[in-house]
Amino acid sequence: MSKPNIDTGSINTWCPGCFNFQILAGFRNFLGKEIKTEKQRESIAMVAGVGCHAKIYDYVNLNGINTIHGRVLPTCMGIKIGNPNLTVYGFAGDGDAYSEGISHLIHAARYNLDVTFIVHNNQVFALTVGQPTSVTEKGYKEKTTPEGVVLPTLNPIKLMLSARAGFVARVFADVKQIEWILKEAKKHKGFKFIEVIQPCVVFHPDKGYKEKTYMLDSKNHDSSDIDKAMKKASEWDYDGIDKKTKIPLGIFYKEKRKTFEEQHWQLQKLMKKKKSWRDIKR
Ligand SMILES: Cc1ncc(C[n+]2csc(CCOP(=O)(O)OP(=O)(O)O)c2C)c(N)n1
Repeated sequence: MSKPNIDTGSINTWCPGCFNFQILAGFRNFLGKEIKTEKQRESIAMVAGVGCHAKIYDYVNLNGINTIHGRVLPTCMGIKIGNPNLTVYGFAGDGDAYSEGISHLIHAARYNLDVTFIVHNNQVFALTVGQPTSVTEKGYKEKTTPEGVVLPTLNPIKLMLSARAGFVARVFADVKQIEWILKEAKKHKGFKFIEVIQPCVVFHPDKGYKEKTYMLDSKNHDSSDIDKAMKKASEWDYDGIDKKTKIPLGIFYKEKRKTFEEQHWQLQKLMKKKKSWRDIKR
């Protein structure tokens, strides 16, 4: 039996040099090692909304839902509750996750369903031509903000820590980092928040972000300590970069907490029998 193809073969319409290519390649590499059989391919679902990032849905041969902007997480949660035996990956932009869908993000962290959520953070609404989101730095100018952004940025890592997310990580849009963090996330049961910092080659170009990053590891960080995680998260507030900027990457925080599935006997029953609601006779 041949290995299932996880490439849909669709023509890619991202801009040349877009960092979404790195995220796609990292996800495909990861899946390539996970999926050996058609049954394994069918056990994984993916969700994306609307935006440049969301086209990832067209390029990966998995079942799932291409949902509406800002609603990636409720869709992931619906899939997981409908069939808790599925492994679910959600892909959102910063506009989707931190502006339009922000209430879902907070509650998804609290619910703690075993879902992996990947935020492509290019710090703009790219597909609609570069309007600022809640993580765009002060002073950023485009047509809707000719005088420059005046609002302070939101810090999503701090937000996720406050909302009790049990796995909080940030990486750069680099194929190796994506593959690594997906492997790490797989080991954790519960809601996994992974932010990917990515320049937008058209509307928020690279100003040397990657050079400002460093990795968190067991020598410089204790990822079981929420106060230390908050401190590390405070090192960069998404407010641009200058000579002093240091952007920590890696796993900020990990906490083992009961998942939503583990606390509901109906979902437990489905998981034990390896069934979905659809298989239940009414
Ligand atoms: C419910 C809804 N609101 C707004 C839009 C308009 N819209 C489409 S794409 C987009 C920007 C997406 O930005 P982001 O989520 O940051 O993704 P990116 O394009 O930067 O990858 C917006 C505002 C929409 N299609 N649907």
